[in-house]
Amino acid sequence: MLTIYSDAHLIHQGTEWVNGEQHPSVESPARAANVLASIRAAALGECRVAERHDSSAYMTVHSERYVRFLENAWQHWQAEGRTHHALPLVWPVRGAALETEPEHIEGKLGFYAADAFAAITSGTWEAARTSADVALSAMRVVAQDASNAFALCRPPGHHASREAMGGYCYLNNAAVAAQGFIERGASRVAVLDIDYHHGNGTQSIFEARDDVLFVSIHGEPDKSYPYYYGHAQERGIGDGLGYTMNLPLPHGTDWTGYRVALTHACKRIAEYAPDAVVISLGVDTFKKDPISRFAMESEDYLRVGKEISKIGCKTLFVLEGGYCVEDIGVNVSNTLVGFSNG
Ligand code: OKP
Ligand code: ZN
Repeated sequence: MLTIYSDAHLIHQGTEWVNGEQHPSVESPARAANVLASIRAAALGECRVAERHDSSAYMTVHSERYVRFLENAWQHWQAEGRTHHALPLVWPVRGAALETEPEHIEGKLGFYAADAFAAITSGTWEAARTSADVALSAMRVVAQDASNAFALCRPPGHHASREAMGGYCYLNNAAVAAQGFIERGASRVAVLDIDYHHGNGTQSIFEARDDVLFVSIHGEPDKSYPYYYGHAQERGIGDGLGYTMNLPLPHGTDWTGYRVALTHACKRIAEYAPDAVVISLGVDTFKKDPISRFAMESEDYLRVGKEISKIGCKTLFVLEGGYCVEDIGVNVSNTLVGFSNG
């Protein structure tokens, strides 16, 4: 399997609040380095650097004003004399009229953020756009060659919605790729999100459509970030009703429980008969993940990959989360090896 990657992510290391203090975010450059090392050690196939895309390429699933905000946020922040990482401190309340983008950067940050887990640093825009380029480059190969590929994206993307960053995500790499397949002639695309956290951004982008099926397996929203989305009752809206499927699972879920949900998810996707499948691949379902609460073992990811291969469709894997830096590489490569040997 071909891997697309880039080193541009190295210039982005965010900050997050933990126990009342600001720390380097657990979403770190070391994660991607470890994944690439494991992919190479597993001899999965060629590793190729992403092609550059114009920022209009991200406006297929994001608004132009949001992309421009990301592009210019650090400059606006600096113009206010700030030198530390930018995090929002003020948000509009749900239900309010939310059409007017404030001029001040403090107002913009809250306007375009779901939470305070997506810091803007000097390198954030370049890293985020390149992460989307990684997904787009891999999508093009899969669309053209009818093969499979792995997009080694960092930062992740599945919490980013049309006009909001959040949860370490800025541009929704998986959504940009899924929309890319549609624009290249696919009639139906399925997104299977197996990150521990519900892919609320991806869901919101596609929930009103029937040409992109969104299926997610994640920690139950009552107890897990992003808290407000991912309930089983969320099944899509309007034309999209029935094309969103949420499979929340309790804390402590291991392969025995996970297998049932994964089989169910793959069955639904096979029934949909998509032209391409995008996997939002997070391995924060691992038992040693520092911020998540499932109990998957490294060997289980071989089984995850094998189960996904049974869908029998061309597949693009897009990296999302996974914060046990020591084991993220083996867990990702096991998934891809399990798929390839499936
Ligand atoms: C991004 B991805 C819980 C804090 C939650 C944000 C998690 C973002 C996860 N105490 N922190 O889905 O892996
Ligand atoms: Zn996650």
